[in-house]
Parts: sequence; structure tokens; C-alpha cells
Amino acid sequence: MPNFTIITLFPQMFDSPLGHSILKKAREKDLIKIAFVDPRSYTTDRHHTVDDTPYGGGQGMVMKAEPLVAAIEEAKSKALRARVVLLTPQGRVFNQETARRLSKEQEIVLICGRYEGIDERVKAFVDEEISIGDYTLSGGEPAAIAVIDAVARLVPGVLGNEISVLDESFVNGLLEYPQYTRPEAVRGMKVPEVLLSGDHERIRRWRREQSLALTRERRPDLYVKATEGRDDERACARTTSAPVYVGLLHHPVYDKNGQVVTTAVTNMDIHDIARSGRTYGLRGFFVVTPVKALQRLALKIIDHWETGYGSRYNATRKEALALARICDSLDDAIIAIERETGEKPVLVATSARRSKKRASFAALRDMLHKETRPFLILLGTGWGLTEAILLQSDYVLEAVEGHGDYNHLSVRSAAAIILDRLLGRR
Ligand code: JD8
Repeated sequence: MPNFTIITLFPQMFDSPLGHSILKKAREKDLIKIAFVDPRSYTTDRHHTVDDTPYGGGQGMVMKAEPLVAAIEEAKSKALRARVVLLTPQGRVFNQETARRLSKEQEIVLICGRYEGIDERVKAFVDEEISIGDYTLSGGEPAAIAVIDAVARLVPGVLGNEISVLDESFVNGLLEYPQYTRPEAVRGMKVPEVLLSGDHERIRRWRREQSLALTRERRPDLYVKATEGRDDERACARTTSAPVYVGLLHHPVYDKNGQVVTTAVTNMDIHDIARSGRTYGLRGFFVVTPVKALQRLALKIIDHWETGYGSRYNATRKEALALARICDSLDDAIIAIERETGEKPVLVATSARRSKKRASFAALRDMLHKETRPFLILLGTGWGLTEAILLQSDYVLEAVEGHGDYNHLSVRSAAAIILDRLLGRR
């Protein structure tokens, strides 16, 4: 539908971009038409001068008004009702909505400046100014190519597969979900299991979640716009794709002499970690202790808030404590998660000691947003998780560090920091 007339001193710059692939085919099928007008042809002096020094001084040259205005008039003479667009860093930033609007125009004239820009008076002949983004180009030509490409894709018939345009990034206001093609493994990296499942509803949901999570993470501006008034979508994307659990181990842990011991369950740890866990969207919080008397104590703490007097006294605390469960051993927590999610959790230990399996907060955060396997983050009480637990774990999370050598965070403080770094809003 749209015919483009490009006003440029360098029409050859367009040969390759407009002469390949989608745009080449679109032109061959006459779905878009492209013409050129060279302002140099509208110069009247012997040297065909198109630029001159700026009034008021300063470096560089400015494109003269008269050849450009004559070129615009020439372009408009071939078509009534042409939309005249100037590519300039001062323009409104181009986006999919602008592309959509332009794709409905009959005639579009694109003015490409060079040098330090154009004589301001040319703007009297311009309908709108567009920039393709906040970076400096040497001229308007690359911007014109971007605009033509984005607009042409929206012209019916230009894309072989009509629906592909509906599925795309920005068309629904979100970033594209991750794509994979054969083979199933590349350098040890597998295709997410869900994409091989053949379960189209599950695949659709997974893609939607990936799109939302990625957009939320990378482009909060787009995310807010795309999910406006859709609390369900926001809630679903607020959590990770992977179900995340925390295990607070009271055994086996070290004491200050490096002996393996069992520590006491504390009221404050259970409360505070449960509330942090609820805040950051944990699926569950396991209090691990083999000591029956301590299990009963933990249960009493949880029950008081879940069903006892406390549940009426403080409903929000009840909501948090509902995450807490008590178990005998790490293995029991693993079995419980496997029962709940259908998969064994990826074990992530936390420790101040060094380890070859170190994962940074950023790397783990990324995994939690990409993976669908459950993750169990292990926190040690006392003087920390034992070597045996680190060996059993898949990753050892980067240590939480302050400045200097004083490092004595309580486990519940460390838990809050870790949860925020892995699951907090960014
Ligand atoms: C037109 C001349 C270069 C502009 C000095 C050297 C668009 N998103 C965009 N970035 N840059 C442009 C653009 C740059 C242009 C011209 C468009 C004409 N230049 C000049 C002023 C500062 N440089 C653009 N659309």
C-alpha cells in the first residue's frame, strides 16, 4: 500500500538493504514501491552545491534548504496527500505504533539529511519528524531503511506467513520468547523439555510466561504498558518460571570449632524467613531438623499462627507461616518437592567458603527465570553448611559480602538479602 519516495544524496546506500530478502520480494510483487529523488539534481549552481557553512559559526556543514525543498516538491508532485517525514535525532522515537500508522499511508516521503543536519526552514515542508533511537548516526539513510523495513512488514502480503506478524515482539507489546531449533543439544545445552512435550497448551503458557518474565526483567516500561489492568498476568510474571524453595538446615551444620552439630530451632528464624519467603514468592520453606523435640517446637510456632490464636490475631503472618514445613532431613525435603512438582530440585547451597561450583546471583537469577525445574536453596544455621552438603549440591551461591572482614549476618538476614537478589524486582 505505501509508496516510498526517498530524498537522499546517496541513493546507492539503499541498493543492498532494499535488494534482498523480504523487501526485495515485496518490491518485486509491487506490494511496496520505492523511488528516489536526489537533491543534488535540484541545485542551480555550477558546482551542484548541497551544503554550506552554518550561520553563527560552528563546525561542519549544513544541508542547504533550496535543493531539499525542491526535492520535496518533486516528490509530492508525483502523489497528492503524501506524508512527509524527516529522519532526525530530534524526532519522536519510532516504534511499532508509528510503523502501524505509516503502513496505512498511501505515499510516504522520507528525507535523509547528512552533514550536521539540514537548514531549519525545510521543516516548514515536513509533516512529522522521526528518530530511530538515542544514538548518533552519520545521516538519515540508515534510519530510513529501518522505517521502511518495519512499515513494509505490516503491509498485507509482504510476510509469507500472515500470522507470524501477530505472534511477534512488540505487536503484542512484549519481547519475544526464546526460540530453539534442531538439534536437541548444542554444546551440552538442551532445548527446554516443555517444547518437546507436544502439549500445545503447555507450550503456549510457557512462551507467554517467558515473554512476560523477560519483558519485566529487561523492559519494565513495555511490561507496565502491556499488562495494564491485567493483575493476573502481572502476578504470574512476578514469580520465576522455576518453583523456588528454601531449606533452613539445623543439621548437618558446623559449630564454631568445625564440628558437625545440630542447632536449635529458633522462633525468629522461622517467622522472618517465612515472611521474606512469602514476600518474594517462595513455593515452600523447609525447616530441617532431626530432633523430634525441636520439630514439635517448630510445629507449635507454625500452628500457633496457622490455626491457633495467632491466626485470628494476625492474618498476614498466618499467610507467611503457611509456607513453612518441618522435615527430618534434607532428603525428606527433596522428596517432598519431587512429590509436589514432579521433579527433583536443583540444589543450591549457600556458603562463605570457596567452591568450584560457585554461581553468581545474576547467573542463578537468570536460571530461575528460564528453568522450569524446581530449585531448593539451602541455608545453614550455626557456622554453616557442611562440606558434604556442598558436595551434594549442584551449585554453591556466591557469598553475601559486606565490606572488610566482619561478616556475621544472621541466617535470616542473609536469607532476605539472597531472596531479594534472586527474586526481587529489578
Ligand atoms: C539524520 C545528519 C548526523 C546529526 C551531528 C553528525 C535518525 N536516530 C538517529 N540518530 N541519528 C540520526 C540522524 C543523524 C543525522 C541526520 C538523522 C543528518 N546526521 C548529525 C546531528 C548531530 N550528527 C537519527 N533518524
